[in-house]
This record gives sequence, structure tokens and C-alpha cells, in this order.
Amino acid sequence: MDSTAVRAVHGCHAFDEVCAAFVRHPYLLAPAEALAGTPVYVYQFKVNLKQAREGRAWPWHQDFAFWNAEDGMPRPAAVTLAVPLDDVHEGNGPLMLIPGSHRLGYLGPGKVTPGDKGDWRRNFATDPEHIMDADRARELVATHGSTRATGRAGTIQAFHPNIVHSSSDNTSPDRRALLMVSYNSIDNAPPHPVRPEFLVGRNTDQLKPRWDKRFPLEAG
Ligand SMILES: O=C(O)CCC(=O)C(=O)O
Repeated sequence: MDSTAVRAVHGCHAFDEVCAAFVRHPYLLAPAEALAGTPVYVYQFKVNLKQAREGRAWPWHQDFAFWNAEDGMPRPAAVTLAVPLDDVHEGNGPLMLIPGSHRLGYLGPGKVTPGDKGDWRRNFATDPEHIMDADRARELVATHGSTRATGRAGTIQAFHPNIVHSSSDNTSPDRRALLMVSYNSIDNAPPHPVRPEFLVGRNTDQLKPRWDKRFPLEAG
């Protein structure tokens, strides 16, 4: 289907003060550091938009397959914190994850060539490169099951760069906007990134926590 609906917005933390404060909030930064096991910086910031009845699926994939092949990220020593900006339900295209698949390492489709630089624009379409073979994904679902990341707007979901995930079309009347901050270990920055800075953060200094009362986040 041809659509001019915006699919994603990237890199806002680099120019928008609210987004810059958000990525430094201790409620995000502390779990990111704990899960990465080191100080971190923002590798990628994006809001994936699935407009009502128009937002399209993402095929099964592992994020590290893209980050390694396109940017030369050395190791999957990163973590993504996803924060839904809308309530997410079964019908508006939730993330689907295969539990435990991050422990299996990189799963194909073929050999990942670090720094393999295709056209990055291609990977924002609905048929990106580096996706997983559909039969392989079906086998994994049969073995490990799958789970949908549904929940209220504002919940924080954390996932590993090797977890196999996908999402379905938004067939509902409700928008699904999902903010995703991918934090990378400061000792795991790609040495020679090529993709534009709005996709691959160039400021690899350790992020310092900053409380900000505009974000009255509740522990829960
Ligand atoms: O926004 C989605 O539904 C899926 C996004 C995704 O898998 C990704 O950005 O890696």
C-alpha cells in the first residue's frame, strides 16, 4: 500500500530540550546502565508512529543485525527502553517478542558483515534488509512462544539488541506511538559510523543523570 503517513521520527534528543531531559531522567538512565552494565550514551532515539488504521507492520528481526551490519556496532552491549506514548492494545500494532531469544545470539538470515553499508533509507520501508527468515521465526515462536508488549502509555519496557521481535499492522482506530531510546555502552560505540547522526548518535560521552520535575514519573 502506498502511504505518506510518517512512520518514524528520529534523533529529537539532539535538538529538543524536553527530549534531551527525558533521556537523562534517572528512571530511564539508571535501568539502562544497570542492564548494559556500564555507563551509556544515546545511540538512537526514535518515535515509531503507527497511525490509526494506517500504521504498518515490522517483520521479525533483531536490532543488532542492523546496528552491526550498517554501523559496525561491535557487540550487542546496548539496551532499548521503549515507552508507549499511547495505550497499546492487541489491535494497534503492539511489539511482539520471542521470550529468551536474546540468549541465542545472532540468528541470521545470513552472515552479518560489520560495516556493510547498504542504503539506510531502505530499512525504513516495510521490507527492510537484515530481517529474519520467516520460517526460522515461525520455528522460534513454536519453541519459545511469543508475547505482546501491551500496556498503558508511559510504562517502560526494556529489551536486548538480540531479542527477536516484530509488530503487526495497526488495524484499529487508535494511534500507537512508541518512543524508543537505545542506550549503548560507552565502550561499544561504532568506530566509523556512516549513517546520519539522527540515526546513530555521535556524542558517545557518558550520559549524566538529571532529575527534571516536568517528568513526574511514578515507580510501579
Ligand atoms: O514500532 C514497531 O512496531 C516496531 C519497531 C521495531 O521493531 C524497531 O524499531 O526495531
